[in-house]
Amino acid sequence: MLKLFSIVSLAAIFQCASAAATSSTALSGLNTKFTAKGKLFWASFSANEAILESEFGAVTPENSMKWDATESTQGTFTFSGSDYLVDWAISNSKIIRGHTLVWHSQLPSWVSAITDAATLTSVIQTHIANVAGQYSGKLYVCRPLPLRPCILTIYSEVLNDNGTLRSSVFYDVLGESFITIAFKAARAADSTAKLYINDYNLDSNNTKVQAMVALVKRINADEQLIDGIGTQMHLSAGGSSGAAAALAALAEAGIDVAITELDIAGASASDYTTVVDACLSTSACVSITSWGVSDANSWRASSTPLLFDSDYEPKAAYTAVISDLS
Ligand code: 9MR
Repeated sequence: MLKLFSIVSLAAIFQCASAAATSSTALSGLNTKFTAKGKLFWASFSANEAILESEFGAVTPENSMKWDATESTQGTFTFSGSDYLVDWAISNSKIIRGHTLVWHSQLPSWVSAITDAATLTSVIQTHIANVAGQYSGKLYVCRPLPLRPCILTIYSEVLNDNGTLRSSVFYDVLGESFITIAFKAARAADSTAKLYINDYNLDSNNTKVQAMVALVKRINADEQLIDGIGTQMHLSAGGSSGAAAALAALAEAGIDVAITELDIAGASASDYTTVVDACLSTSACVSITSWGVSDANSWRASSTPLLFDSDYEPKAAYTAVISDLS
């Protein structure tokens, strides 16, 4: 049952720290109910194979596809964690949401130290060619859907809350062109994956949401390089109230929108159903990804933000979402 957890590299793949018991409460098929409403998938990551199989339609690597995990030394690529995840997904008929090729965080210091534009361009292109290239053949066959089923987050967190571009080695050395460079490299490496830009605090129709829409329109002006916008939705309690307005505003960019890292402090049932209803009522909203299954392994565990408690039992929020989708 817990085969995944017995794999040595599992912690690096699914980032779970403790053994997971199979829930004793009946599960209801969250992904099945969500996709019955016309959506593509509800994803997550977990060491609990039983819950992933029954409740989720896609998996995402919490950390194992990031730059520090895949190319900590320049030119030396490590795919042990991400390979395991991709292989597991394919053999279990799950869609894969790749995460994340370029991000200012979890970035090796050898990249941060680059000051020359030509060098940094080449380093971004080489990184993406290798990581996206590693999965390009596998990703698009992972599920025989008519939609392009496999998804890569190319760039995470490019914006400040005031809508300006964030200072990072990428922006400081290359200006806004780093985004186009990254997306073109990903498209060249994998022509069938959907390519996403992803950010946080896109939780209401705020300045940052407007800046994201404007940014995507600028980048996509000549050709569609960005296929989707991910709003992470790491919400505080009560923070769901702006979700519908945020999704509607992001949809103005004319591409897919996805909720990519959902967790909600306190996990109130009404916050969760408000977010689900926001996605259901926005046709551009194609998927939801929960940023973990169990509170035990959440990056913000003390705020108990997920649908399953630390014993992997479904919480009231889970039951409410199921009933909302039924
Ligand atoms: O959940 C991830 C955690 O295990 C890492 O320690 C952390 C490092 O910054 O990154 C967490 O995931 C982040 C995601 O990749 C991007 N959006 C914010 C998430 C929470 O920090």
